[in-house]
Amino acid sequence: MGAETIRCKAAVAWEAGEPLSIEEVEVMPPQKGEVRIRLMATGVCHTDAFTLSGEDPEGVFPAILGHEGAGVVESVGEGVTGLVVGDHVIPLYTPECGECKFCLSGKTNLCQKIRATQGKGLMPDGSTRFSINGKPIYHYMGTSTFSEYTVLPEISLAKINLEAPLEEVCLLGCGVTTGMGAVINTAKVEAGSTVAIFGLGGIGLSAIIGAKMAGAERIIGIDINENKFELAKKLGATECINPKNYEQPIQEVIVDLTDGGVDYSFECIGNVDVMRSALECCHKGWGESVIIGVAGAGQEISTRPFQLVTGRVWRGTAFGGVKGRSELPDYVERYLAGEFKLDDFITHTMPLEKINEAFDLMHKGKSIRSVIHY
Ligand code: NAD
Ligand code: AHE
Ligand code: ZN
Ligand code: ZN
Repeated sequence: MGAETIRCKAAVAWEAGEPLSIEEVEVMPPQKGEVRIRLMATGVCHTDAFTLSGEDPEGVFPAILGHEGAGVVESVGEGVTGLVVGDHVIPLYTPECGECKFCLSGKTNLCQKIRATQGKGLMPDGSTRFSINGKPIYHYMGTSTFSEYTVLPEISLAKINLEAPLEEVCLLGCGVTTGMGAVINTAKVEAGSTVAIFGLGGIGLSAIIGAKMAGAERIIGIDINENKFELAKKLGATECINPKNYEQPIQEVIVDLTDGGVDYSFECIGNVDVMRSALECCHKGWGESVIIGVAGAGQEISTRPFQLVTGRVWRGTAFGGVKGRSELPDYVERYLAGEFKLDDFITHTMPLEKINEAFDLMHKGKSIRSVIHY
């Protein structure tokens, strides 16, 4: 007999700008090529707050947000060959089908197989697996981890080591992989480099870890909240600066501090003015700036083209350029081998019922990551 519909708790975003509401939802069985998982933990990333704010052009409501989870396979649909009940998995908002033009290019992690439906809050067949009293509730980023159970296509799940603590490795579902991957995979920072990291939240701090692993000699952390500096230094920042303490634009301050600019910079905030500073603090001739932060609908970046003509490079990255199914399990292995820690990031844990506190803590600058334990 096939799996039944499950009734469980989920945090529902009914509309933009409103707190999440804990509801009993119906979660349909997985259909062909799909898997239903029991979430064990999920982090709360700034992108969840971004979409909830109404700034995300792809935001649809009502939806179940959340994209930084880890869980256990509860049931599998017809045709699923790579996963069985009981496997431990991390949901992937960037799937890996292995057969689309993007996957076959070998040049990007941005698999596009299901991107169109995913961006509309739908499963690949154009419908949803969540409902409340029969009314459909949208998915989010193809993951919807703010629910005790969720359904994903098989191509959106990374199978990981059973030994990994799910309440920590959930952070590899977005923040930590994104920051580390941006430095190691996207920018390919070399030993001895000078690096500037703008924004010392979960993403920026992970970029610091990546920069230290890469052997960067100087790692400059930049934030307007000086409470972030202590952890940034513990993780590897060699100096931290607050733009508010200077009269000059922060890019000029950094150029002066670094004999002409940094080799690499990373914008981990989602502020288009800071993106400009991050580009313009790069060294003439070779400095590269990587945009990680997600900016709101209608916002645009600008700089004088001369900045690029004179050799600076501007680029961006999603999920740190990491291919979820083929590469993420190795991040878990490296974590298990002690190459980096995750507990430093987890400033708060709470049950799903208190998820709105996680958003409050983030907005007040008091948390790095809140992790929901199911
Ligand atoms: P966060 O809220 O934890 O951290 C943001 C940090 O930026 C905070 O420490 C805040 O004090 C600092 N900040 C805010 N304004 C600033 C300013 N003007 N100058 C200097 N510092 C400033 O957020 P997070 O979870 O680390 O996410 C950071 C960004 O990365 C968000 O935009 C998020 O949507 C994005 N993100 C992108 C990807 C991707 O794949 N590209 C993945 C995850 C998150
Ligand atoms: N929906 C937004 C864009 C949001 C966005 O850029 N998301 C990142 C991941 S943020 C994770 O915290 C991403 O992966 N982007 C690539 C993609 O295909 O969405 C908008 O502006 O429309
Ligand atoms: Zn995220
Ligand atoms: Zn693909």
